[in-house]
Amino acid sequence: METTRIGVCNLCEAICGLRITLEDGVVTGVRGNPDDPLSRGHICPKGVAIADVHADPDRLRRPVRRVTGASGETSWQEIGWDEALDLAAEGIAASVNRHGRQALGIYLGNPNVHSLGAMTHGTAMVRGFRTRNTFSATSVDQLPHQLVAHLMYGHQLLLPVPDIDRTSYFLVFGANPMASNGSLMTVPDFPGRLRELKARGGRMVVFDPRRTETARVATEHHFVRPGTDAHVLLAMVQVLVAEGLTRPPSYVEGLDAAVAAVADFTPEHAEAASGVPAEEIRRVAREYAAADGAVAYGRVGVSTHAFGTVCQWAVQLLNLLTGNLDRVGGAMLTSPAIDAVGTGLIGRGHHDLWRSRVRGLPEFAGELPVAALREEIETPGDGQVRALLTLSGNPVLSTPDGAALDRALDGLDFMVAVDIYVNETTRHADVILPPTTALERDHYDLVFHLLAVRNTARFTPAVLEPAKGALHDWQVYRELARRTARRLDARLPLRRRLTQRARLSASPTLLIGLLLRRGGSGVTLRRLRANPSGVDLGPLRPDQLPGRLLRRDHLVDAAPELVLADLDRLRAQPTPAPDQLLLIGRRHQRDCNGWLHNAERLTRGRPRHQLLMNPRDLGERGLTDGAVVTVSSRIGSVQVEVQASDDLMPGVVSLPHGYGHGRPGSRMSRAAEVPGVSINDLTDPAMLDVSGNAAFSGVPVTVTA
Ligand SMILES: Nc1nc2c(c(=O)[nH]1)N[C@H]1C(S)=C(S)[C@@H](COP(=O)(O)OP(=O)(O)OC[C@H]3O[C@@H](n4cnc5c(=O)[nH]c(N)nc54)[C@H](O)[C@@H]3O)O[C@H]1N2
Ligand SMILES: Nc1nc2c(c(=O)[nH]1)N[C@H]1C(S)=C(S)[C@@H](COP(=O)(O)OP(=O)(O)OC[C@H]3O[C@@H](n4cnc5c(=O)[nH]c(N)nc54)[C@H](O)[C@@H]3O)O[C@H]1N2
Ligand code: SF4
Ligand SMILES: [Mo]
Repeated sequence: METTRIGVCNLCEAICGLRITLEDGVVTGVRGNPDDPLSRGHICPKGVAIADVHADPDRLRRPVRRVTGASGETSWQEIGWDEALDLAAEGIAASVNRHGRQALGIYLGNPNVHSLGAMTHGTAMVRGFRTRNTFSATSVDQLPHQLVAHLMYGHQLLLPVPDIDRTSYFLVFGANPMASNGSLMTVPDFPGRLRELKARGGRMVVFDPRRTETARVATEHHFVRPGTDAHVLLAMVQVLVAEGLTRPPSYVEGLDAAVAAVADFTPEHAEAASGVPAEEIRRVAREYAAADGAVAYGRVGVSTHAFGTVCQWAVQLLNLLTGNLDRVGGAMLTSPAIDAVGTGLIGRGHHDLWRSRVRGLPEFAGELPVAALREEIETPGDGQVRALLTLSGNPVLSTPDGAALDRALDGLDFMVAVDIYVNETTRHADVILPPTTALERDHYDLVFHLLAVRNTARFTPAVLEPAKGALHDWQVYRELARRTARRLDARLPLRRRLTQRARLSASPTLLIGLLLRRGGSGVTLRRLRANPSGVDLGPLRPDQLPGRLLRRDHLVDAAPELVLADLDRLRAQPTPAPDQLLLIGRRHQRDCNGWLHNAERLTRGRPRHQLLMNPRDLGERGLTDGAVVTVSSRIGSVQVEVQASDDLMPGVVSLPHGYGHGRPGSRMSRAAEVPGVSINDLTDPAMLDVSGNAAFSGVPVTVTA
């Protein structure tokens, strides 16, 4: 018998509502849910494929342990949960008992923010281990945003969101929402919302070294040399100030200092660095200032960037100085039914309370830059990482110099992965614990309602029965904490602390019920259960500042010291030689970071792994379209097909990230056939933003036959 259920897609930040048809407990169709007040029926090809993950024969359904045969070959042996959890706890506890708590390294990957259980119980477990060697995908992604929000507004997730549905001028740096459906801006159906923006006479202006899918539908696109946006953004700020176009609100301090700091970042200076004509910078700044409701937005391209923090600061200044912060059509804070920020569920963040052992890199919010993970594993001494726990992540493909990390993982005493695949990273684990997948678990989004372009709330009960004997991630996390605590030396204070954390025994769903009640928005779990498509809480609301600022004085800090101190480094940034090629990344609509390549539906058809290169650059090197070329950086080299493309700015080449599968021991049979190399075999762990975020934008490379 066919039934229809309301589901939710957790594959990207757009959190689209789904209508899922089931026959005898098997998914037979996935469509967008037109009744969803946020996603309005939108779905992309990944959402259609969401059940493929559940059905994938390569997906782990029971824990596995790695066994090494007599001649050194590796195989995976299925074991029961009890045995697997004991094995994992035993290995972690042995390392901690012998070498201290810093001996445990933890890496949290991206899917953690897409799982309710990981948000509630995963973070509790991780904090319970109290290791300074905690890393996550944050430092290859949005760390500069969090640092800037922490410094300017007093909380790492006090992130104003573009009011895309009402703005008349959307200024975009380094984002491709036509492919990504937005980030730190949950915007399902970006294409539809953009059509509406244009229909009401609004404009979208894009700065990107590639004429992307987003640039193509923009009213205006400008090429910008990778890694140089800070000059352009600061020049726009400088123009606003110099031409008297600013109208900042009253609740700001440090304005004079900020204005003074950017005085020498003129459009002419920016043109020399970035290739964007000074007159264009002036014109855009003026038009932006004149627009009735304008918003600046910068994402991955200017976040995974050597000056990511300066860029995000400049983006905030553009909104602030023009009076577009906290205003309809500008950037506003959301009013979620569960305010993870205001309630303190997520901490404000802190900076530089400790530093990484080997390179002395500062922590942020309890995490060290993942670019330092390899050296922390390989460098002997007190505090060396000997055991590693990875939670839904694939740092071998996703972090700079992944090849070196790949080798370093072999040197660990012990490794546990909570993951649903044997991938390029988890193939090094001694034991892998695979929890249930998205369709089998209840979901309420603690993160992305907070970042959405419209206020809505939605609770989605599990669509599929969990397989018999399967555990949810929160159950795995709770159990792992408990069993490890039991094995820790009774004299370690950590033991008591971890035991306390492990008492988090209420289910995530129960916690959501409590948090909703405490939130006082009038939205209850009962109401959400009665409205599975979601409850509409209306458009973003203006005039919430200064009330919601979380700095002690309730003022925005327009001139954080840390940022101003980084400007000299920016002034000294060398201009690359004219023949220097700079590598950037890219995302395709049918890719999902490094892990959906095992889905046939998403990988058939024209390959998309190629190095894109401007025909002029190809010609200058005597290369031909389609040839296999060698791309080399300071870190390594890869061989990959090159594709001529006018969409790339001359001097810039592009590879997508998350490719390079098929390594010995991994078990993703379809992905192993997908051609392509890992861009992160070229990226450089020494190239960092002041926040510690990896700088992927503009890695110097050579390309040869
Ligand atoms: N050069 C370059 N590198 C980049 C980027 C870039 O633009 N350029 N982008 C960066 C960004 S923004 C990000 S977010 C990171 C992502 O980096 P990671 O988070 O390290 O990598 P993912 O590919 O997202 O890996 C997700 C893993 O989680 C597993 N998984 C999926 N669903 C579940 C689940 O429900 N439960 C469990 N337990 N596991 C699950 C998958 O099997 C997969 O192994 O990559 C970064 N790396
Ligand atoms: N289809 C799909 N959707 C996704 C993901 C996915 O893997 N696939 N991943 C999700 C995740 S984890 C994230 S974080 C978001 C990211 O969401 P976005 O930031 O929108 O995605 P990207 O495609 O990485 O966009 C970065 C853009 O920056 C440009 N760029 C590179 N270097 C520079 C530079 O120096 N300056 C400027 N101005 N631009 C530069 C690139 O050409 C690219 O167009 O997407 C999410 N959505
Ligand atoms: S845009 Fe696609 S991947 Fe993202 S949530 Fe929607 S359906 Fe899922
Ligand atoms: Mo990301």
